[in-house]
Amino acid sequence: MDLTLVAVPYDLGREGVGSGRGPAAYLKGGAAEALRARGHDVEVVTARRSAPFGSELEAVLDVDAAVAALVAVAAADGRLPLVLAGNCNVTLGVRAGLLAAGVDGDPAQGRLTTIWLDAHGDFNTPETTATGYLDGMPLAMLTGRAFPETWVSLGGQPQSETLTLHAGGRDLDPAEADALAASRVTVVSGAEVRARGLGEALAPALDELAGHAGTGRPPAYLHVDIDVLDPSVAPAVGFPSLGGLTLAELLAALEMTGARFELRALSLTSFAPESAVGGSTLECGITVLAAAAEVAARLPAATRR
Ligand SMILES: [Mn+2]
Repeated sequence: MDLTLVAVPYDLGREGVGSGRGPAAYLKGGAAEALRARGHDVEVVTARRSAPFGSELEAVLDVDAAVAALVAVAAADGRLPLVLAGNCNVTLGVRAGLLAAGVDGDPAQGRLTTIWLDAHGDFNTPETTATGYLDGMPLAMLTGRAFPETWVSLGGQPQSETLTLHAGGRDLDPAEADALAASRVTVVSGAEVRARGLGEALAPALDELAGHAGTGRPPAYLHVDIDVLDPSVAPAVGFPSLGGLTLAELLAALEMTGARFELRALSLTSFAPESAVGGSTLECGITVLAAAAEVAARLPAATRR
Protein backbone atom coordinates (compact mmCIF):
# COMPACT_ATOMS: atom_id res chain seq x y z
CA MET A 1 0.00 0.00 0.00
CA ASP A 2 1.24 3.48 -0.84
CA LEU A 3 0.96 5.63 2.27
CA THR A 4 1.49 9.32 2.89
CA LEU A 5 2.14 10.22 6.50
CA VAL A 6 1.08 13.84 6.88
CA ALA A 7 2.62 15.38 10.00
CA VAL A 8 0.72 18.38 11.38
CA PRO A 9 2.83 19.61 14.32
CA TYR A 10 0.37 22.11 15.77
CA ASP A 11 -1.78 22.49 18.86
CA LEU A 12 -4.52 24.99 17.99
CA GLY A 13 -2.24 26.60 15.45
CA ARG A 14 0.80 26.82 17.73
CA GLU A 15 3.73 24.79 16.50
CA GLY A 16 5.51 22.13 18.55
CA VAL A 17 3.72 22.62 21.87
CA GLY A 18 1.41 20.25 23.77
CA SER A 19 -0.22 17.76 21.44
CA GLY A 20 1.55 19.54 18.58
CA ARG A 21 4.56 17.47 19.64
CA GLY A 22 2.71 14.24 18.98
CA PRO A 23 3.43 13.94 15.25
CA ALA A 24 7.19 14.33 15.71
CA ALA A 25 7.09 11.82 18.55
CA TYR A 26 5.36 9.27 16.34
CA LEU A 27 7.95 9.80 13.61
CA LYS A 28 10.88 9.70 16.03
CA GLY A 29 9.27 6.63 17.59
CA GLY A 30 9.49 4.77 14.29
CA ALA A 31 6.03 5.14 12.73
CA ALA A 32 7.34 5.28 9.15
CA GLU A 33 9.79 2.43 9.69
CA ALA A 34 7.10 0.27 11.28
CA LEU A 35 4.87 0.75 8.23
CA ARG A 36 7.73 0.09 5.80
CA ALA A 37 8.56 -3.08 7.71
CA ARG A 38 5.04 -4.27 6.87
CA GLY A 39 5.76 -3.79 3.19
CA HIS A 40 4.18 -0.39 2.58
CA ASP A 41 5.64 2.43 0.52
CA VAL A 42 5.75 5.39 2.91
CA GLU A 43 6.35 9.05 2.18
CA VAL A 44 6.40 11.64 4.96
CA VAL A 45 5.29 15.23 4.44
CA THR A 46 4.68 18.05 6.89
CA ALA A 47 1.92 20.66 6.86
CA ARG A 48 3.11 24.18 7.67
CA ARG A 49 1.26 27.30 8.64
CA SER A 50 1.80 29.95 5.95
CA ALA A 51 1.39 33.13 8.01
CA PRO A 52 2.40 34.29 11.49
CA PHE A 53 0.08 33.30 14.33
CA GLY A 54 -2.86 35.70 14.50
CA SER A 55 -5.80 34.08 16.26
CA GLU A 56 -6.35 30.41 17.04
CA LEU A 57 -9.13 30.21 14.46
CA GLU A 58 -7.05 31.88 11.75
CA ALA A 59 -4.08 29.69 12.52
CA VAL A 60 -6.16 26.50 12.56
CA LEU A 61 -7.64 27.31 9.16
CA ASP A 62 -4.22 28.25 7.82
CA VAL A 63 -2.85 24.86 8.90
CA ASP A 64 -5.92 23.10 7.54
CA ALA A 65 -5.42 24.68 4.12
CA ALA A 66 -1.92 23.18 4.07
CA VAL A 67 -3.29 19.81 5.22
CA ALA A 68 -5.95 19.89 2.50
CA ALA A 69 -3.35 20.48 -0.21
CA LEU A 70 -1.19 17.57 0.99
CA VAL A 71 -4.14 15.20 1.44
CA ALA A 72 -5.50 16.10 -2.00
CA VAL A 73 -2.20 15.29 -3.71
CA ALA A 74 -1.85 11.99 -1.85
CA ALA A 75 -5.44 10.88 -2.43
CA ALA A 76 -5.40 11.86 -6.11
CA ASP A 77 -2.25 9.79 -6.46
CA GLY A 78 -3.93 6.70 -5.02
CA ARG A 79 -2.05 6.95 -1.73
CA LEU A 80 -3.72 6.56 1.65
CA PRO A 81 -3.31 9.73 3.74
CA LEU A 82 -2.49 8.94 7.37
CA VAL A 83 -2.61 12.27 9.14
CA LEU A 84 -0.84 12.78 12.47
CA ALA A 85 -1.98 15.94 14.19
CA GLY A 86 -2.24 17.71 17.52
CA ASN A 87 -5.94 18.48 17.39
CA CYS A 88 -9.16 17.22 15.93
CA ASN A 89 -9.55 20.48 13.99
CA VAL A 90 -7.32 18.81 11.40
CA THR A 91 -10.39 16.93 10.20
CA LEU A 92 -11.50 20.04 8.31
CA GLY A 93 -8.34 20.00 6.22
CA VAL A 94 -8.50 16.25 5.65
CA ARG A 95 -12.09 16.44 4.42
CA ALA A 96 -11.33 19.45 2.22
CA GLY A 97 -8.41 17.56 0.68
CA LEU A 98 -10.45 14.42 0.06
CA LEU A 99 -13.19 16.48 -1.62
CA ALA A 100 -10.59 18.26 -3.75
CA ALA A 101 -9.31 14.85 -4.86
CA GLY A 102 -12.81 13.86 -5.96
CA VAL A 103 -13.42 11.22 -3.29
CA ASP A 104 -17.02 12.44 -2.91
CA GLY A 105 -17.52 12.79 -6.63
CA ASP A 106 -19.14 9.55 -7.74
CA PRO A 107 -22.64 9.06 -6.33
CA ALA A 108 -22.63 5.50 -7.68
CA GLN A 109 -19.87 4.66 -5.21
CA GLY A 110 -21.64 6.37 -2.34
CA ARG A 111 -20.91 9.57 -0.55
CA LEU A 112 -18.04 10.32 1.79
CA THR A 113 -18.83 9.45 5.41
CA THR A 114 -16.98 10.48 8.52
CA ILE A 115 -16.51 8.07 11.41
CA TRP A 116 -15.31 9.90 14.50
CA LEU A 117 -13.89 8.00 17.49
CA ASP A 118 -13.32 10.27 20.47
CA ALA A 119 -13.82 10.38 24.24
CA HIS A 120 -15.19 13.88 23.75
CA GLY A 121 -18.08 15.15 21.68
CA ASP A 122 -16.08 17.86 19.90
CA PHE A 123 -19.58 19.11 19.12
CA ASN A 124 -19.67 22.38 21.06
CA THR A 125 -20.47 25.59 19.27
CA PRO A 126 -19.82 29.16 20.40
CA GLU A 127 -23.39 29.02 21.76
CA THR A 128 -23.02 25.84 23.85
CA THR A 129 -19.41 25.97 25.01
CA ALA A 130 -18.75 26.68 28.66
CA THR A 131 -15.10 27.54 28.10
CA GLY A 132 -14.72 28.85 24.55
CA TYR A 133 -12.14 26.11 23.93
CA LEU A 134 -11.82 25.91 20.17
CA ASP A 135 -10.82 22.24 20.09
CA GLY A 136 -14.13 21.39 21.75
CA MET A 137 -15.81 22.33 18.47
CA PRO A 138 -14.20 20.49 15.53
CA LEU A 139 -17.05 18.07 14.77
CA ALA A 140 -19.46 21.02 14.90
CA MET A 141 -17.14 22.86 12.51
CA LEU A 142 -16.87 19.84 10.22
CA THR A 143 -20.65 19.63 9.97
CA GLY A 144 -21.05 23.37 9.47
CA ARG A 145 -22.72 24.13 12.83
CA ALA A 146 -19.87 26.24 14.16
CA PHE A 147 -17.97 28.80 12.10
CA PRO A 148 -19.66 27.84 8.80
CA GLU A 149 -17.46 30.40 7.04
CA THR A 150 -14.72 27.81 7.46
CA TRP A 151 -16.00 26.01 4.38
CA VAL A 152 -15.86 29.17 2.33
CA SER A 153 -12.19 29.61 3.12
CA LEU A 154 -11.25 25.93 2.78
CA GLY A 155 -13.47 25.07 -0.17
CA GLY A 156 -15.79 22.10 -0.28
CA GLN A 157 -18.93 21.49 1.73
CA PRO A 158 -19.54 20.61 5.36
CA GLN A 159 -19.96 16.96 6.25
CA SER A 160 -23.62 15.96 6.26
CA GLU A 161 -24.64 14.88 9.75
CA THR A 162 -26.58 11.96 8.30
CA LEU A 163 -23.29 10.57 6.98
CA THR A 164 -21.48 11.04 10.29
CA LEU A 165 -21.00 8.60 13.15
CA HIS A 166 -19.55 9.49 16.54
CA ALA A 167 -18.44 6.62 18.76
CA GLY A 168 -16.78 6.18 22.13
CA GLY A 169 -17.86 9.49 23.66
CA ARG A 170 -18.08 9.67 27.43
CA ASP A 171 -17.08 13.21 28.41
CA LEU A 172 -19.51 15.73 26.91
CA ASP A 173 -20.79 19.04 28.25
CA PRO A 174 -24.55 18.93 28.98
CA ALA A 175 -25.57 21.36 26.24
CA GLU A 176 -23.18 19.67 23.84
CA ALA A 177 -24.66 16.25 24.62
CA ASP A 178 -28.16 17.62 24.04
CA ALA A 179 -27.12 19.10 20.70
CA LEU A 180 -25.48 15.86 19.59
CA ALA A 181 -28.51 13.78 20.63
CA ALA A 182 -30.83 16.13 18.73
CA SER A 183 -28.63 16.11 15.62
CA ARG A 184 -28.68 13.65 12.73
CA VAL A 185 -25.27 12.31 13.71
CA THR A 186 -25.39 8.59 14.54
CA VAL A 187 -24.04 8.20 18.06
CA VAL A 188 -22.63 5.15 19.80
CA SER A 189 -21.68 6.30 23.26
CA GLY A 190 -18.85 4.90 25.33
CA ALA A 191 -21.48 3.74 27.82
CA GLU A 192 -23.24 1.73 25.10
CA VAL A 193 -19.94 0.13 24.14
CA ARG A 194 -19.33 -0.83 27.77
CA ALA A 195 -22.88 -2.15 28.25
CA ARG A 196 -23.36 -4.10 25.01
CA GLY A 197 -19.84 -4.79 23.81
CA LEU A 198 -18.21 -3.01 20.91
CA GLY A 199 -19.43 -5.31 18.17
CA GLU A 200 -23.07 -5.24 19.19
CA ALA A 201 -23.08 -1.51 19.80
CA LEU A 202 -21.19 -0.45 16.69
CA ALA A 203 -22.23 -2.90 13.96
CA PRO A 204 -25.86 -1.73 13.58
CA ALA A 205 -24.74 1.91 13.64
CA LEU A 206 -22.16 1.28 10.90
CA ASP A 207 -24.77 -0.61 8.88
CA GLU A 208 -27.15 2.32 9.19
CA LEU A 209 -24.44 4.78 8.20
CA ALA A 210 -23.45 2.71 5.17
CA GLY A 211 -27.11 2.54 4.19
CA HIS A 212 -27.33 6.34 4.23
CA ALA A 213 -24.17 6.66 2.16
CA GLY A 214 -25.23 4.55 -0.81
CA THR A 215 -24.83 1.14 -2.31
CA GLY A 216 -21.67 -0.95 -2.37
CA ARG A 217 -18.84 0.17 -0.14
CA PRO A 218 -19.03 3.94 0.21
CA PRO A 219 -15.89 5.96 0.92
CA ALA A 220 -15.14 6.71 4.57
CA TYR A 221 -12.83 8.96 6.45
CA LEU A 222 -11.93 7.62 9.89
CA HIS A 223 -10.88 10.05 12.57
CA VAL A 224 -9.32 8.61 15.73
CA ASP A 225 -8.72 10.84 18.71
CA ILE A 226 -6.37 8.56 20.63
CA ASP A 227 -8.18 9.59 23.84
CA VAL A 228 -11.02 7.28 22.74
CA LEU A 229 -8.79 4.59 24.29
CA ASP A 230 -8.93 4.15 28.01
CA PRO A 231 -6.20 6.13 29.82
CA SER A 232 -4.92 2.84 31.24
CA VAL A 233 -4.02 1.98 27.63
CA ALA A 234 -3.10 5.38 26.20
CA PRO A 235 -2.36 7.81 29.03
CA ALA A 236 -0.44 10.50 27.15
CA VAL A 237 -3.32 12.74 26.12
CA GLY A 238 -4.37 16.20 27.18
CA PHE A 239 -7.85 15.30 28.45
CA PRO A 240 -7.92 11.66 29.63
CA SER A 241 -11.33 10.17 30.36
CA LEU A 242 -11.97 6.88 32.14
CA GLY A 243 -14.13 4.11 30.68
CA GLY A 244 -12.59 4.11 27.22
CA LEU A 245 -11.97 1.47 24.58
CA THR A 246 -9.31 -1.19 24.77
CA LEU A 247 -6.81 -1.30 21.91
CA ALA A 248 -8.43 -4.52 20.69
CA GLU A 249 -11.80 -2.75 20.54
CA LEU A 250 -10.34 0.14 18.57
CA LEU A 251 -8.76 -2.28 16.11
CA ALA A 252 -12.07 -4.14 15.84
CA ALA A 253 -13.80 -0.83 15.06
CA LEU A 254 -11.30 -0.31 12.24
CA GLU A 255 -11.97 -3.78 10.86
CA MET A 256 -15.72 -3.24 11.05
CA THR A 257 -15.33 0.05 9.20
CA GLY A 258 -13.24 -1.63 6.52
CA ALA A 259 -15.84 -4.35 6.07
CA ARG A 260 -18.49 -1.79 5.12
CA PHE A 261 -16.58 1.16 3.67
CA GLU A 262 -13.60 2.01 1.52
CA LEU A 263 -11.19 3.64 3.93
CA ARG A 264 -9.89 6.76 2.17
CA ALA A 265 -8.07 8.56 4.99
CA LEU A 266 -7.26 8.26 8.66
CA SER A 267 -6.37 10.98 11.10
CA LEU A 268 -4.87 10.35 14.50
CA THR A 269 -4.77 13.13 17.08
CA SER A 270 -4.22 14.21 20.68
CA PHE A 271 -1.04 12.30 21.51
CA ALA A 272 0.65 14.67 23.95
CA PRO A 273 3.99 12.95 24.60
CA GLU A 274 4.90 15.06 27.61
CA SER A 275 1.62 14.73 29.49
CA ALA A 276 2.37 11.21 30.78
CA VAL A 277 4.77 8.37 30.16
CA GLY A 278 4.31 8.23 26.42
CA GLY A 279 5.45 4.76 25.46
CA SER A 280 2.20 2.85 25.40
CA THR A 281 0.31 5.70 23.73
CA LEU A 282 2.96 5.85 21.03
CA GLU A 283 2.76 2.11 20.46
CA CYS A 284 -1.04 2.22 20.31
CA GLY A 285 -0.94 4.99 17.71
CA ILE A 286 1.52 3.16 15.49
CA THR A 287 -0.58 0.00 15.78
CA VAL A 288 -3.64 1.97 14.63
CA LEU A 289 -1.73 3.35 11.63
CA ALA A 290 -0.63 -0.13 10.63
CA ALA A 291 -4.15 -1.50 10.98
CA ALA A 292 -5.57 1.30 8.83
CA ALA A 293 -3.01 0.62 6.12
CA GLU A 294 -3.84 -3.07 6.21
CA VAL A 295 -7.59 -2.44 5.93
CA ALA A 296 -7.12 0.00 3.03
CA ALA A 297 -4.66 -2.30 1.24
CA ARG A 298 -7.42 -4.88 0.76
CA LEU A 299 -9.13 -2.56 -1.74
CA PRO A 300 -8.42 -2.99 -5.42
CA ALA A 301 -6.07 -0.20 -6.50
CA ALA A 302 -8.49 1.11 -9.11
CA THR A 303 -11.02 2.10 -6.48
CA ARG A 304 -8.49 4.31 -4.74
CA ARG A 305 -8.21 6.71 -7.66
MN1 LIG B 1 -11.21 15.16 19.90
